[in-house]
Amino acid sequence: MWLPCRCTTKYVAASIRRGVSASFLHVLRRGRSSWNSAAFMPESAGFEGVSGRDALHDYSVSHSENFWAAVARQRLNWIRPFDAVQDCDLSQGRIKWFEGGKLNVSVNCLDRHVHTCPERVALIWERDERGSEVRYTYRELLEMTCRLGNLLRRHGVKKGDCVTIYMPTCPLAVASMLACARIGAAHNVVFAGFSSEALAERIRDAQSSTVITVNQGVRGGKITELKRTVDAAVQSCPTVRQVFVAMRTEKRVEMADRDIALEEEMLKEDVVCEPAAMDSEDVLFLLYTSGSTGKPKGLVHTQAGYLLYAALTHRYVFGYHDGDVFGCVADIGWITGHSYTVYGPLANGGTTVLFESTPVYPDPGRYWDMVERLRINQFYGAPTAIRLLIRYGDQWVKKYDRSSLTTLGSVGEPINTEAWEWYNRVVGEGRCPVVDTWWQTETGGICIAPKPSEPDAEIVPGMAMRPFFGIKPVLMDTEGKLLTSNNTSGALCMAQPWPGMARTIHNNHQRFLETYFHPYPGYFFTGDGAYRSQEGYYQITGRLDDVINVSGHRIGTAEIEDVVVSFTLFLYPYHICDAVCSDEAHLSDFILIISVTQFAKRLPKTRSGKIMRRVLRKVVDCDLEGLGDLSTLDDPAAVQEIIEGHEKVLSK
Ligand code: 6R9
Repeated sequence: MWLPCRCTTKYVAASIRRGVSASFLHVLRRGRSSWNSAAFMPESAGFEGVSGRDALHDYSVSHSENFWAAVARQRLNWIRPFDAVQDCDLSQGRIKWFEGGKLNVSVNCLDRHVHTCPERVALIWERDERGSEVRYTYRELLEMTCRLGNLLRRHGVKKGDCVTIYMPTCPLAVASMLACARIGAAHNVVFAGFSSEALAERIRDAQSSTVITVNQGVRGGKITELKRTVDAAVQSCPTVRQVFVAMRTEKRVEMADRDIALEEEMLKEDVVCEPAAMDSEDVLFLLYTSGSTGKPKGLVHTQAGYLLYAALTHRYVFGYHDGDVFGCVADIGWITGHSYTVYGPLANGGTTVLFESTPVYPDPGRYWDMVERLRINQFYGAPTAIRLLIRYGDQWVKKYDRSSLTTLGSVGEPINTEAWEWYNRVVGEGRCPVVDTWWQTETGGICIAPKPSEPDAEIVPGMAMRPFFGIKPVLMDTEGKLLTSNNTSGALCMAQPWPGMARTIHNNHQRFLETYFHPYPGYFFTGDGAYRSQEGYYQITGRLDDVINVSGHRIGTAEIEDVVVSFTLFLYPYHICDAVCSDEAHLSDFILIISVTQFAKRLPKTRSGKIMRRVLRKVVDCDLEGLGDLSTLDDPAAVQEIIEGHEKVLSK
């Protein structure tokens, strides 16, 4: 078993605690009307024998085609209806949904809402400068998108081209993504903190002829010279013909022949732009993630399936309703920004917040000040930020009114129990369910989360728990055999396809097959390990390539990090975790596996908070030549500190 017994005991204790209040609620609810399926999901009226949310989940897996067909017809606007629900074969890595159907993603995200409620706010841009937020209605966002779409078309961008977007999270970035979707071009958003080399590599791999950027970025009160970074990048990108430059600040930047002033040119364009009729399986976007080797892979998502899955998960995992304000603080350069800042909320006609700043600027109350000011109902963030804020104390949270909040979400890495409890108790005042959402760039949207569930169902801290509609997770042992019992750990795979999954790796379908489909034939392999509890709930234990092997027991890094929490580092041969001991008694559980300890102020992390263990392992192995691509690190200087610290440990 991978989980140390102590952890299991803790979860059982948590379940019992919650079990008590759950049964109390159950008594209160008894006698009320039975489950109102039509109110929860109108489509379910047509699903035979479905009489509750659990039954709805069972149906979505056992009658997957009926389920997805009904949802796709109900929730997307089609130019032409689809002929086949799916044509998938996981053993071949073939994934196709809604073939024969034609639609336009930007029409689904904009036009249809403009028809019904043009003045509804689509975007609230929470600019870096606190208190200077700007709102855009659906009508305004559609106009902006159409002007941009026309501009791109006038400059020769065609269906099938790929436009690289190197911009901070802002309305023009969203309009750029939607403008690509409108005219049938794919987009490739590159996080605006990446270096010119990282950007160049992604532009080259995507073969983009067009780049959209801003003169300067503003984040945490600091200016970044984004246009200059693009200038340096395109030097080594022969495919680039043109660079559109928007003005985030007043500062004029040098413009070369290939550069075009974005806002100026947009003004000349019409506010109506004919949407392209796209096939369900045409490419919507590429998004690069760094693979374990450090060579980025451009995962490909297509139109209908991705949009439907983003919309449905946004609606049901977060309990999003019309009129709510959804606050996902992820950058748009991350899949979380794509699915839950842009596509999911907009497909649902929601109001979505674009957060340009940092959790600690100008002070550690920034998130909660924003929650109060914008009356945010669902807040979605990363555990790394939560852990950072815990250190500054509760007063920064309590200062602000958080009564608008109904749901708190967590994504990107395992959320340790201590952070989960703080998020729940301090931020949510114990009122708001905390949803720990597990998913990946590859899955397109949330696959495992505590919600949706029966209204009084328990939520266990630090556990993603329940598969979403249409998702069938399984665990595999090291020999590739299916583990069927509960209270067991293994490699997390998916036994059935779902519409949101990635279709290929751009320019490298073979790598796609080898990474996700060959390890467990007939299944999609996630690369993560998971524990399935006695009750059948899933808990992610971390990347399998980071597993720690102790006398034959494979322990996930998440399991250790849950006990020894954050900010100091233990390094021991092959074993690396992000940890400081919050409770000495717990450290003894792990004393067996810690052979050499190195303390460090910070770890090399990506912007979404993932520790780059690949880099740490190389330092431990003294292989500094093999550190690989460091361009996606939040702060590459952290690596130098680790190297210096390691030298000191060795010299002791
Ligand atoms: C959305 C996103 C994917 C990897 C994934 C896993 C880790 C994400 C998690 C989680 C534990 C969670 N991960 N959410 N681990 N609990 N709730 O993060 O996509 O950047 O592609 O990363 O992140 O290891 O495989 P991406």
